[in-house]
Amino acid sequence: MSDQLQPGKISGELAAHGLRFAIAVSRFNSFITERLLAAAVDTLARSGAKTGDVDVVHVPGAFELPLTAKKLALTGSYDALIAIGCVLRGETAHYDYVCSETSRGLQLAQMDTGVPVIFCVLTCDTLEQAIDRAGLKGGNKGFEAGLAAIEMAQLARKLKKTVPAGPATGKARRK
Ligand code: INI
Repeated sequence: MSDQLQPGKISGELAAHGLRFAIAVSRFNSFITERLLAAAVDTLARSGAKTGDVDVVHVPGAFELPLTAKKLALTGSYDALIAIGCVLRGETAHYDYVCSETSRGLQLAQMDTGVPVIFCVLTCDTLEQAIDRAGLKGGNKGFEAGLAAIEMAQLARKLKKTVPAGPATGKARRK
């Protein structure tokens, strides 16, 4: 990097106060998803979120997360969303369909609405792998999701102040 040029830095700080979050969580494999949920809520709370700042919506399975996330985003009430699920490989191709449509749908939900959607869906071959990521050897992915939600919520608020001038110039202008 050049010695002279000091790039402007835009970052989202890890402070949750004043932000609103919704968490969509699947009941399928709830032994795992409830542990992810507890860690995500704990992370938001320890970062400054208060009662009333966080809503939790339960859905049947991971496949139902994308529509729920999109509907939550469209309410305009939330700075960031977290989608929590756990898909375990079985004997058929069902796993592949659920994984691909859930990840694709969640990405579409955030791209369509502009509201950050944090992907906290475990996709594991075994139950042991899932347990490791829900509070054991691999930490707890709900904790990471909580941090990512706060950072992206802060970042989204900052980036809202910069609106694109249009494809002709490719330049952004400040509001
Ligand atoms: N849903 C999950 O969240 N995890 C799974 O492991 C799973 N498996 O393996 O079948 C699963 N299936 C249900 C699916 O998400 C939908 O709820 C269902 O197909 C109804 O649309």
